[in-house]
Amino acid sequence: MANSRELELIDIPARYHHIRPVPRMPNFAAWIEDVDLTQPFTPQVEAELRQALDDFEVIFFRPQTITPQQHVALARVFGPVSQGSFFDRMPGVPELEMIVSDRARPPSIDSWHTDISWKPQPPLGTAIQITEIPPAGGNTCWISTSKAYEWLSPAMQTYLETLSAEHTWETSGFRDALGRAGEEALVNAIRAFKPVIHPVVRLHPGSGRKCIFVNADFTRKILGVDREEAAGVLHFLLQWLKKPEFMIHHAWEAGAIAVWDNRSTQHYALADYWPHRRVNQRVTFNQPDAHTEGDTVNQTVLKGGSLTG
Ligand SMILES: O=C(O)CCC(=O)C(=O)O
Ligand SMILES: [Fe+2]
Repeated sequence: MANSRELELIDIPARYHHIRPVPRMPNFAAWIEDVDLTQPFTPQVEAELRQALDDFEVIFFRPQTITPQQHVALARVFGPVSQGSFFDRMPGVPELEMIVSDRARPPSIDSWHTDISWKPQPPLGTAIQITEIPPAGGNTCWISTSKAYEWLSPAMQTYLETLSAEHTWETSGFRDALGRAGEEALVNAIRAFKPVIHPVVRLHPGSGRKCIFVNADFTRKILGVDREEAAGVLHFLLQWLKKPEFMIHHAWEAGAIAVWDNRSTQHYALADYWPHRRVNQRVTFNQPDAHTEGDTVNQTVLKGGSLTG
């Protein structure tokens, strides 16, 4: 039997008057047409962009040539710019991380994850522009963790709401990369970034939807139940999240832009184009009320050094 919930579509003409969202999946993953990212946004456009991120969870803009400052300005629509992750920065633009993949730096983000769920307050979301695309491949996939929750049976939903889970970078590729950077970096990271606990189901404050919040990269274990049950439930959830109905498979054109909500989605960058080159430029933003962060991960762990350089 398939899911038996009736689909209620978001009423786009009633809700949007200043931007034009075009959903690619039901209530998920929308193109945003007719917004020029090189011009300052009006307050109405900003409000509708935030609404669109709540409603559609990942939004896409057609290729545009934007400056790093315009990229940062787009991210700021959704929240204050965060310290981001551990990728190298664009020279002179510390807010902008670059993920360059090529023969010497093979793609390595081919795993389902919520960005930095190993921090107590993971970022709200990220705006990426793929400025250089490989001749083939290099797509990105997103899944809607709110749809994944919505499609579960009521009894399963209720059960999952009683659970919490431990998240840590130590289960991810970050550990291997740090290991290559040296023992000191690894020890610094173990000291600075202890495992954190998040509920397995989180309420999205903007959309009112409940979202499954475990991911393959960073969720080490479900807590509070027998370890066999914990492992089984986690395994089920990670499988369930990958149902094609919850997923958008996005093929890039150079210069296209995506903004995702890190609370209601997970993503996976396909690694099928090596040794060709692909460049991701990214700006990450926090919840407006997030505690101010101190140093970047690189400053804390690598004393300002780089994992790739
Ligand atoms: O390069 C991509 O498509 C996404 C990579 C990623 O995981 C990220 O930017 O957070
Ligand atoms: Fe990511």
